[in-house]
Amino acid sequence: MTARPPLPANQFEAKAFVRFGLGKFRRKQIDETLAPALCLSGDVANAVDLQERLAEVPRHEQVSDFHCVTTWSVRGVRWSGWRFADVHEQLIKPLASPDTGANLIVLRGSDGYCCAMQLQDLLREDVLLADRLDGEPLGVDHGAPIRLVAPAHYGYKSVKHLVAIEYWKDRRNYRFPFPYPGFIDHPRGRVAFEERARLIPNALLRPIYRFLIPRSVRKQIR
Ligand SMILES: Nc1nc2c(c(=O)[nH]1)N[C@H]1C(S)=C(S)[C@@H](COP(=O)(O)O)O[C@H]1N2
Ligand SMILES: [Mo]
Repeated sequence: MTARPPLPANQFEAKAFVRFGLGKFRRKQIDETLAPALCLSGDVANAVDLQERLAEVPRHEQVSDFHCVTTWSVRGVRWSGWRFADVHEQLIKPLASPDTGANLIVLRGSDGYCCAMQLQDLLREDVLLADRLDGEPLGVDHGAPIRLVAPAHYGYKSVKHLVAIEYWKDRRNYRFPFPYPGFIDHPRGRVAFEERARLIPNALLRPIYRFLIPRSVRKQIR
C-alpha cells in the first residue's frame, strides 16, 4: 500500500464527514420540496436555468480530500457530478455568454449562504458540481440537490444546496452572508497556501475556529 500524502498545514483528520455550517446556517432548515433549479445570471447576455441542461455534459467521478477552514479534514470523499470547467465551456459560454472580465463567480445556496470564487480557480479540473456522494444520490445533509466541490480550497467555498451562479465584473455585487464579516472570507481560500481568511493571522484564527467546531456540527438535518 502506498503511504498517503500528509494533510495540508495545520489540518487534523476528522473521524467522520458530518454536516457542517457556521452559526446560523447550521440551524437553517432546507426546503426539500423546492423544484431543483440552477440559475445563471449576473454580467451575462442571457440569464438561463442550467438545471435541465446538465444532462448534456459528460459525468465525472472523483475521490478527493475535504478541508474545512476550522482545521478538520476528511480523506477520500467519492463525489460524482459534472466538472465546473465542462459546464462553463459547454453550457455557460454558449447559452449565457458572460461578459469579458466577469471573473468573480458568486455561488448561492437555498439556505441563503453564499460564497465567491475566482473563475480561474473554478476552472481547475478537480472542481465539480456534485449530485452524488459515495455512490448514492447526494443527501440533504451534504448539500442536495447539488453542491460545489472545490477540494483545493477551504470547505466554505464548496457551497451546498446550490441554486444560483452569478458571473460579475465588479466585486461590489458580492457580500459574504450577514452577519459574518467579509474579512473571514479569503478571495481565494487555497488550502495549500493556508489562505483561511483575509486580515486575521492564522495563528490567531486557528484556536478560535477549533473552539467553534463542536458548535458548528449538525449530525443530521432531521
Ligand atoms: N449552503 C451552504 N453551503 C455551505 C455551508 C453552509 O452553511 N451552507 N457551509 C460551508 C462550510 S463552512 C463547510 S466546511 C462545508 C461543509 O460541508 P458538509 O456539510 O457537507 O460537511 O460546506 C460549506 N458550504
Ligand atoms: Mo468549513
